[in-house]
Amino acid sequence: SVTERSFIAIKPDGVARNLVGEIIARFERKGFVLVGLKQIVPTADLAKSHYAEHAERPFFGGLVSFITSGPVVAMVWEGKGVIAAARALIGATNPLASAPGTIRGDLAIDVGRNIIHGSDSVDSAKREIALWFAETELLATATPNPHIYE
Ligand code: DAT
Ligand code: MG
Repeated sequence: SVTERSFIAIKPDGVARNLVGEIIARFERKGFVLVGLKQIVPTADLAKSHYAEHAERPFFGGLVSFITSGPVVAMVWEGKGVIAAARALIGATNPLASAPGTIRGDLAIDVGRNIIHGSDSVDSAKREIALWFAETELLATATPNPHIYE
């Protein structure tokens, strides 16, 4: 449905490389609607909760220190199929395995510097949006644009 929402975050490497506009433009051009946006340096608690599913992985410590190392642009994007479509726009976890045309495929090299996060399921999206945003920081559901939706 057009009310689907995904949590998308530009990581500190993407911000430091001045890729915020480039990345936001790709979501805008697709037709998705930005309903939440803020720039924050995440606390270690927030980073650990966000990546809780990876807590036992060997890269967890490095991942948490990296994601807390500078400003992150946290966003909520809305639209039909946005969770899966955002993952397709983003590309594979390893940028060298991401197809050209995807954000990671075009703009990144190392898995630990892959510039962007996107929710991987409806449940993850709900959990991550609630973790990063207060309800009052999010817009109401947008009226579907008839130039985009039939
Ligand atoms: P994704 O961000 O594509 O959802 P993920 O959830 O499997 O990927 O992992 C979360 C992040 O952790 C990923 O964006 C980068 C880092 N990461 C994943 N696998 C890694 C690995 N083998 N070595 C180093 N960092 C890794
Ligand atoms: Mg993931």
